[in-house]
Amino acid sequence: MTTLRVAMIGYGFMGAAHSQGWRTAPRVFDLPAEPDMAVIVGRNAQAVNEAARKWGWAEAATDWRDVIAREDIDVVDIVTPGDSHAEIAIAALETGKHVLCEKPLANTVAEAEAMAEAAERAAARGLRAMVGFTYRRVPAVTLMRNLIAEGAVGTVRQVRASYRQDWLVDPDMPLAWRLQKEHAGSGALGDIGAHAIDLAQFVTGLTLRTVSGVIETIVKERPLLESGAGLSGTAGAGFGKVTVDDIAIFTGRFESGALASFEASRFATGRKNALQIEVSGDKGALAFDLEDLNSVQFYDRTASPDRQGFRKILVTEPEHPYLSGWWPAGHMLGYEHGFSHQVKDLVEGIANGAHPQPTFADGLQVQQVLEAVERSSDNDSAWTRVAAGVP
Ligand code: 4PW
Repeated sequence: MTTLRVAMIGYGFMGAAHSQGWRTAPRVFDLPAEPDMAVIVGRNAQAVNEAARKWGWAEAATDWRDVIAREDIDVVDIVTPGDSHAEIAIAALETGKHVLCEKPLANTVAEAEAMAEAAERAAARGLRAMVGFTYRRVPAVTLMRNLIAEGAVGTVRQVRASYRQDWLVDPDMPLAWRLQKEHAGSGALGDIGAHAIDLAQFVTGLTLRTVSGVIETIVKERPLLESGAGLSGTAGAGFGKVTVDDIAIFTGRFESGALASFEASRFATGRKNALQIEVSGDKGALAFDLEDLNSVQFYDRTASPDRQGFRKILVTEPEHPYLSGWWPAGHMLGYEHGFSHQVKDLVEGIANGAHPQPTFADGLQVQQVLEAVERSSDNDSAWTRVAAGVP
């Protein structure tokens, strides 16, 4: 069997999640190629060596350019903050590597365009480039998409999508990289709103055409970060400016005419990781909540009136997407399993010649939606077309 030697660039929260995916996928699914966790890369030698040991990478390295230049690396997995995605991804594709890149694809539309162009050029050489909108691969979400594609809700008229967290309610939460525009590109909008946008389009198969929105920074200065990663940290001395949004609220219209409302917030008190989506059609409705991720709610409007009402489908059966590889019927999955499913789909795409979704072109389109929301907010929430450079 072919071996795919993987280099992962970055070792924070997403590094841990992706490592779990690379390690577990080949043990759960019959993959057409064998991923080999060859090398993990980070600037801090001690920390990256520790990460390699803890997560099972064969080697640790401190210079991503050296690693990308290596002939024995097949796949580059990018889990760094957004400010380095474009440079690493384009260099990796140009040196003949397949690429998996964390979301959002980039910090700007221009960077995302350059990445999508590089991916298109690389595709002609048989290379694959995929963006990590992992929640598509929660079995209940994939099931929701399949049911909608089969016509279970009829014509989609409305989508309600929100991703709400509360880790910034505390004004003492320090100024992590996610709160700095030069590193993260945007705040709640790009970090978690991007997931809501991707899911809304993924499950419905529809494309957003126009948006109208507002973004706001609630706490404008925060203590400087002393230590920490991910969604927590310890405050040091002094204060710095928050340069991204804390909350983004917007409406959208799909090209079909269907309407959508979106919320992305890090100030939703009590909501920890509440990615919720509800799709309403003329024949029924489907709803998903990440905080209850092993189920979808289904309302069948074609049932006789005395039987109507949302019912819960428990997504734990081998007939459901991705589940046949896991546990006996009736057993649940969690947050980390999406990362194994992502590896499965990427490896199958590489081995079988298909383009694993979402592609860099899909990532670029989400970036264009994010940019349109920002333009709308700057322009008194005017309706704004989704496309780079369109006034
Ligand atoms: O991609 C998102 C992150 O940046 C995640 O899915 C959740 O929100 C967890 O961390 C942030």
